[in-house]
Amino acid sequence: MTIAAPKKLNKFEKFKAEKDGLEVKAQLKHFAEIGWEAMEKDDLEHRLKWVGVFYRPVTPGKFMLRMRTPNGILNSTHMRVLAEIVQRYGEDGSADITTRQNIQLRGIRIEDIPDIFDRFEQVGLTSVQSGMDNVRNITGSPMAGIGADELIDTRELVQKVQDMITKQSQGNFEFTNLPRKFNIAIEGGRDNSVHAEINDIAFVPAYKDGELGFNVVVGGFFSAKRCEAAVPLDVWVLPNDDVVNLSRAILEVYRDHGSRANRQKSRMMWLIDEWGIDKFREMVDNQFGRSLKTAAEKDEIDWDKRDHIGVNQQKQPGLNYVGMNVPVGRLQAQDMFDLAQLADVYGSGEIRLTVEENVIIPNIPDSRWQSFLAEPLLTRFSITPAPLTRSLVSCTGAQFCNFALIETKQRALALAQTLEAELELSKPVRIHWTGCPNSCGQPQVADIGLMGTKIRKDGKTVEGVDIFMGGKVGKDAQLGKCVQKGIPCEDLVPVLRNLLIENFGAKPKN
Ligand code: SRM
Ligand code: SF4
Repeated sequence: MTIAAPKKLNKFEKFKAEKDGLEVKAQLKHFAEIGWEAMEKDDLEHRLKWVGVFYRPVTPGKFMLRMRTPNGILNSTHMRVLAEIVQRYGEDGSADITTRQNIQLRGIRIEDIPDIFDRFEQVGLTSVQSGMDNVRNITGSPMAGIGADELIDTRELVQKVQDMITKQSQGNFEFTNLPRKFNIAIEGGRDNSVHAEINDIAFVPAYKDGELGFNVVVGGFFSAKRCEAAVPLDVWVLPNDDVVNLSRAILEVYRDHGSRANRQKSRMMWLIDEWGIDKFREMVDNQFGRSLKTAAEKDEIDWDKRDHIGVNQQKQPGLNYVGMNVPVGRLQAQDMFDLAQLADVYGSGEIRLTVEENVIIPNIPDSRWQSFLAEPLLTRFSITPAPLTRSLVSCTGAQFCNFALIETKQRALALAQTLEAELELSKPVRIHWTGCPNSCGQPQVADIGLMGTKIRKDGKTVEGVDIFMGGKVGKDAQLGKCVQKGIPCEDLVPVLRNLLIENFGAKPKN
């Protein structure tokens, strides 16, 4: 591996050069013995993230554990193992479905990590390389293999790309020292369910010379300073190992040539800017080892994005999938046990997660879905949620995240419910909350995006938001823009009420 010698290393590069983050994998038993307070600072605050363990300064001693759920797919055994883990932490334990079709556990103690990782290995779960300068959970169509209209089943491809990057979950030093984080998505349907445009690499279905494959877009990202939609790489690949090999080639080019000087300018788009897309493509082509085909003229993304909530027929006759709304993605241990139970009793044991922070239970026979809908969990995780709760997405926010400028999840839910009580809405409006400009809650893809900020009001510093609008998803996706700055959260109800009335056809209830 040849990492370009940077002119000046930023402080993250220095600690990575001293010791690769993945090396903590071999030290977890030792950390469990000495306890987190005795750990070396960089190991505690940074390197643990290479195995998915996140020190939370907001709740010291109670860690977050970020999994990898390729294509967002788990089974009931996995879900029970995850539920048992959070259950042992009582009120401190909970889980969140994330905006990358993934799950994170909370309240974890470092002394339990070796035991937890043993359990993961037994059932085929992993959290490796899920944080910091690694490739994040790889997203794929939530309908993969079951959607009546799907073009390409993304499940195996997503798994293969993850296996290449993580060496079958063992951890892979080849890709643990990227210049920055990295996102990959593989879309198999017509509705851009993965938000292709906001990934460093995205594969989108496209026909070339009558054959079905993928066009490839690159460089999409959000950061506090800059947000960019992905640009076409002018490459088309077949839906086979070429997807894995092309992902590898792009990662190698980025790893070896991406800037390691200024961390604010290290995402792959900055390299594409520096070289221009033609040189970037040429470098990828060389790394791939054989000439890549040019892109198909058009891709097949021609539908609006679906949210999959409700009962839907699968392509397999007689089977259905049910999409349930998990308000702002928050799960308690009992919810997780219940989901596992429902998946076993009514479906095939499979549970899927979506980038909207919701759950899908597939493979429910025609004869069973009506009794499924009568289950008590459905009163909380509804298939007919109110129109704002339905599409609500929120990042973690101040409850657990030290970057947060505001509390998000509780506030998002409370505000949606207040507005739903006041307004008649004929269709869902997608509201996304994010606690700071890092944009984990993707406000730029929302109908209304709310980004946390601190503002002065009456001589005091209060929690506020900048408002984004115009985010379009699905066909012709485009990023929303900031339209209003610095609204105090306490004044938000009338502001949002007006926006909903003026722009989304909402009507006051009385
Ligand atoms: Fe994120 C950092 C949570 C999706 C952009 N993100 C963080 C950290 C790790 C910061 C920290 O250490 O506290 C947050 C952990 C908080 C916690 O305790 O949960 C965090 N990000 C999340 C999650 C959990 C939000 C959610 O509620 O769903 C998402 C986890 C996804 C996953 O399963 O891996 C999450 N983060 C995103 C996304 C959305 C996406 O991928 O579609 C983005 C924007 C897209 C992108 O990355 O281009 C995103 N997160 C960031 C950034 C800004 C990156 C940059 O280039 O500057 C940071 C800060 C950083 O990396 O320096 C960040
Ligand atoms: Fe934390 Fe900010 Fe990301 Fe929200 S957007 S999870 S507050 S880093």
